[in-house]
Amino acid sequence: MQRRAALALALLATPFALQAAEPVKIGFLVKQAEEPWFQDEWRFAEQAAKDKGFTLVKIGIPNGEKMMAAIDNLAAQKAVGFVICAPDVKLGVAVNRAAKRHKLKVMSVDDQLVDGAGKPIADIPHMGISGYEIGKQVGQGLLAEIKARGWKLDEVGVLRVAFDQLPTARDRTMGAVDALKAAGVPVANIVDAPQAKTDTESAFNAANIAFTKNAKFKRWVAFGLNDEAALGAVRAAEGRGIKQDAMMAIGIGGSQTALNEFTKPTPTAFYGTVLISPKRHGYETATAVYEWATQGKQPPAVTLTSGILMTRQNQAEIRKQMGL
Ligand code: FCA
Repeated sequence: MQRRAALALALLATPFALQAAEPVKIGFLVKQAEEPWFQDEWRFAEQAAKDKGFTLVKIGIPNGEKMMAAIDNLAAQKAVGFVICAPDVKLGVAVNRAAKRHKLKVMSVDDQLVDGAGKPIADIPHMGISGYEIGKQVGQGLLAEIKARGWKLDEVGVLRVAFDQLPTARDRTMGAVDALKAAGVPVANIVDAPQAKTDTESAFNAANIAFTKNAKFKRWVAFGLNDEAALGAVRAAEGRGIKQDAMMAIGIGGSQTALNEFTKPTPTAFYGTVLISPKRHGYETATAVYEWATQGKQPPAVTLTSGILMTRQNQAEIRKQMGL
């Protein structure tokens, strides 16, 4: 009898006990879950969840509809906030509204959300890369190698794989263009190849068209917003017989896409990448949202991270330095 009473008491107490023990949930929503960069961000966000003791809910949001459903889903799961890299930065107002409606804290990562007029949404804290500066590093890396190879600046075609609807993508690629122009590359040598999406296949298609239209250049340098964009250009060039002795590309990222190229036995035209930090972007944003929701600690409005040029030669050393 006594045992029964104890059991009944325990059962009564259970819902409360469960509630108290239920871990805090933080969402991490990314536009391209299959991309190695986002896989890395998720991995480091998981690390933060483990260290701080919250549960991470990872959802891929390839389009606006899936994004809205994911936010509703987080609310239904009683999450307290989320980090987001949206499939289109112009969805900013919708994200903000949904978050407010559900009383969820929201912070953007990589791609800063904008309003209808294209202005960043001030009340959504953001962590991104310093796109223009990193783009300049890409341009300078290419210039150093152009010089090392003894190429003449006016004979080199410059392929900018462009995704100008995304401000950080434009900043990155224009940083590279400006560095090349400042060193004396003629404006007429700069060829834009607009890609429809930010993956390798779209970059490949865009680069192919650009190479066909500009067959007069026998030597090329190429870049885009990420490693996938640079890689698409490299593969398109290879398809036309332009190999690493006549072409070089520098990406931005430094995740598996770049590492796969570096570990190929024969060097490809994927010369290097500016390594950025998925550790900072994943770990710090997830932690910031957690601390904001549970301790009221407001994250800084904007945090911009830096990068470092990495090539086949120094990749192991540089990655180690960056804690990867
Ligand atoms: C954007 C790009 C990604 C990655 C990230 C830091 O979201 O699409 O590939 O470069 O910024």
